Amino acid sequence: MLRDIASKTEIAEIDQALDPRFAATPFCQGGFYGPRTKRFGGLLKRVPAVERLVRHPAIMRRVRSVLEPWCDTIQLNLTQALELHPGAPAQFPHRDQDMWRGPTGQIEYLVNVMWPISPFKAENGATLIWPGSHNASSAVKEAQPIAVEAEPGSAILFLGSTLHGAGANMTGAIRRGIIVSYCLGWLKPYENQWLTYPPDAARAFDPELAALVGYQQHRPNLGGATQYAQCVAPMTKLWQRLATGGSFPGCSGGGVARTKVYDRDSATRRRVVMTFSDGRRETYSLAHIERLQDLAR
Ligand SMILES: O=C(O)CCC(=O)C(=O)O
Repeated sequence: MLRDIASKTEIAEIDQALDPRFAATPFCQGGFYGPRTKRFGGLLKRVPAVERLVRHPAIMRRVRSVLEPWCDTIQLNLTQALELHPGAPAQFPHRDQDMWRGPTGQIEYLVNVMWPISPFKAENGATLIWPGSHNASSAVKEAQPIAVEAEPGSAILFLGSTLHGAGANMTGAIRRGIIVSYCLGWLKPYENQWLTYPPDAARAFDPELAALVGYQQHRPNLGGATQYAQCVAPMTKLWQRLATGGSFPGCSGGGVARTKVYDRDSATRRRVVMTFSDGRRETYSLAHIERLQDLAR
């Protein structure tokens, strides 16, 4: 659990922005989600402020450290807002990574982050977690789950191999939360990110967010469109292009009049200064960008 990593005001604003969509969303069907719950995805386009939760640095650090041993790039698996309405029974305990049918306890495929939007209490269906269940050899059947109580602004992190489920909502109020999950970059995500955020939507995203929703290749050549060259991260390509006198792709330089590289031979201090046609200057670090010299000379 990461306590108080977002402000209560920020979460309250997100909560309010979710209202109209929840009002228009029908109850779920089927035994797994349960008919007393409501859910919808695609949160980055419905409530743009959710980006701050998705890209929260403390979350990203932990997610990367868990998943990067098994992939070169991680990706967003899902964003989902969900409500447990009064009377919702406890959800069937499950491991999210079983969607891919991978062996339990050998590889971690996914990290889940649950952001309580209303306070999570044992009596309103706080997420139930079975401690130690991420280890396949543990005898978890007899173990008692823990109801993870948390306030808005905190984040509950658990592995895709961890047995969990929503608790029963025995109160008269709705329990609201947001799930953000991340998975290995070479998997097919639960939520088809390219359809959820097609190129016209993703173009407005920060390049790192666009990469996270899938606009990147995973080495050696997974997820490419039409190119068959060695994979170079889009950000690296952009910096290289600017450093070697190029302009922003797809527009007339984005107003850039001049670019100049300083400390070209220093791997740590190397940077590019861009002067815009209105006189504005911006400096970007090129630290640790390999092969720059080969390209620029
Ligand atoms: O709502 C929760 O606390 C957990 C939800 C969950 O695990 C699921 O919907 O798969």
